[in-house]
Amino acid sequence: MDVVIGIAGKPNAGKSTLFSAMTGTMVAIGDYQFTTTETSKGVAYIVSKCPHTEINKECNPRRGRCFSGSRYIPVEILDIPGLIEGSGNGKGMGNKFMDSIRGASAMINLISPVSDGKEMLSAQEIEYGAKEVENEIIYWFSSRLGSEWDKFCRKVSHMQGPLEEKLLHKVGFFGIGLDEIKKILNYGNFPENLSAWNEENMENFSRIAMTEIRPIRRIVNKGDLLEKTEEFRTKNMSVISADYELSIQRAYSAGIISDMETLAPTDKATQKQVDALERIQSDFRKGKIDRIQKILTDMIKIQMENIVVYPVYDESKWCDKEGKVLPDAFIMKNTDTALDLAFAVHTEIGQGFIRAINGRNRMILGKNYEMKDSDVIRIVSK
Ligand SMILES: Nc1nc2c(ncn2[C@@H]2O[C@H](COP(=O)(O)OP(=O)(O)OP(=O)(O)O)[C@@H](O)[C@H]2O)c(=O)[nH]1
Ligand SMILES: [Mg+2]
Repeated sequence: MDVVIGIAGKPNAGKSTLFSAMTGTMVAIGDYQFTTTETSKGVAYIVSKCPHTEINKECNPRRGRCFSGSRYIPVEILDIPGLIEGSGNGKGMGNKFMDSIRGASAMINLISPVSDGKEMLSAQEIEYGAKEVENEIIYWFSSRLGSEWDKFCRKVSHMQGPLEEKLLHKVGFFGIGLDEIKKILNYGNFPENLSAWNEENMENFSRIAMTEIRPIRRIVNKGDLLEKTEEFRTKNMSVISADYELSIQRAYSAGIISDMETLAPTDKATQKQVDALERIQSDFRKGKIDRIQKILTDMIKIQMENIVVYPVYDESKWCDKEGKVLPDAFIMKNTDTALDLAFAVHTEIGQGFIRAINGRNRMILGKNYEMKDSDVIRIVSK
């Protein structure tokens, strides 16, 4: 599965700053609205304990990397231009970039606690602004869903089969699959007859899709400007500083720190830099500000209910045909089976599936075996 996380939010929230920090990519950052006019793509990493620590061998990741027993697994990040009221309807940067949300498995709604006039906003104002962005996304989805609805109804009217199969012709475009459509239909109350769907049904469908299926996570940025942050946490929001994250990323690239987690300075760091790093680390230690990598990992593993699994060719040495140890780390759904893994490795491996073997206890696993986080699995295929 390819995981794609979109960073959305109002203009000036700090989306591009966060994107740069997460992906190590240079993009335009500016103290004015609509600095970003095109969606950018980059790669960030989630962290998971690497199974190589159990076998006293180093691993050889094909993608990502491994550092002190932590495996860094790549996910795609999108920097989406600022959303304003009416964006879903083509205002501001318009539909052009709204369409880039299509491919996103989940969204970050990045929120600035300061207004454009640089005044601190109240928690209530912040929540209101966050809702505005989410409503815009839902509105956009809903208007896409509703466009040419009659034509769609005529097209599927002669089709047999359940409602979700018909709807797939419409929402497959958003990367939403059959099982997900079924889930959405179970959440709400939708007419069996598609021609009877009204605007409310479509909006309801979109709201469920964009909250339950493609979750949106609220994150307050610019935590470095805040005195206190507990209030946001009680409202289920994380607090970060994209500025801190970018400074850390740059310090690491310049060889000033040896570790992006501990921020341990190298000999290259000046006293001034050591002091600045100490101030940043103190805000993390106090729990005032969260780290984006931890949030990203939690989003993907906990909120989206994914697991990381390691397919291998040799179940005793945990390596591939060339002897590379744990070369691949796949992000999969926690409901996925051994057969799903086989198909994720390669369609032909899936089609020729015979059995799977658990690399930890050498037990034979059938195609319906539901995988667990950190499983090391060999697929035996024709
Ligand atoms: N103090 C502080 N300022 C920040 C932080 N993150 C971003 N900024 C500033 O906020 C302004 C906007 O940052 P951008 O990253 O360009 O914001 P954006 O959301 O991409 O803006 P648009 O592309 O216009 O939608 C810049 O002046 C940044 O330096 C932060 O964590 N703390
Ligand atoms: Mg931007």
